[in-house]
Amino acid sequence: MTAAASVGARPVARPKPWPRAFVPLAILVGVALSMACGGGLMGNETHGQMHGRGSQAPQTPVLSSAAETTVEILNFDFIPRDLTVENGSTVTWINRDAAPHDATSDDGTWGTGTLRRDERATLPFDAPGSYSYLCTIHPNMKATLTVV
Ligand SMILES: [Cu+2]
Repeated sequence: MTAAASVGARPVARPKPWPRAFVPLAILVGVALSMACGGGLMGNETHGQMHGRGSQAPQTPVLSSAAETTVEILNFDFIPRDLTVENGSTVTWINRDAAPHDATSDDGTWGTGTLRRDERATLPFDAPGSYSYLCTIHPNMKATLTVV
């Protein structure tokens, strides 16, 4: 939000100014983005993507003792983002966004593959550990799964 607004507001401060004809357009875009941010003119999903959200909004860690636990992918975020499950249980990821997502461990040892809207994938976890994972399509979407 801040970066987009400052680019539009101070084009002359850039070391290499954009072509003259492009500056007014940039200002317009900057104003439009600012208005959208403040007025909620666009959906949360688009808004979140524009600002690279995914690991910013606070979330409460979840400890699940269920045999099957679900992680929802919504607004370019994993919910819960910090999940602990019991060894031998399964975790299901469901994509609630229009955009495709996946959940892939940082080390690449497991992953859901690409999930389109309302698609899901269930993975079994039988090795205790803490696994950082991300959406490889939107790498700023990060989360952690801990198996105990
Ligand atoms: Cu994604």
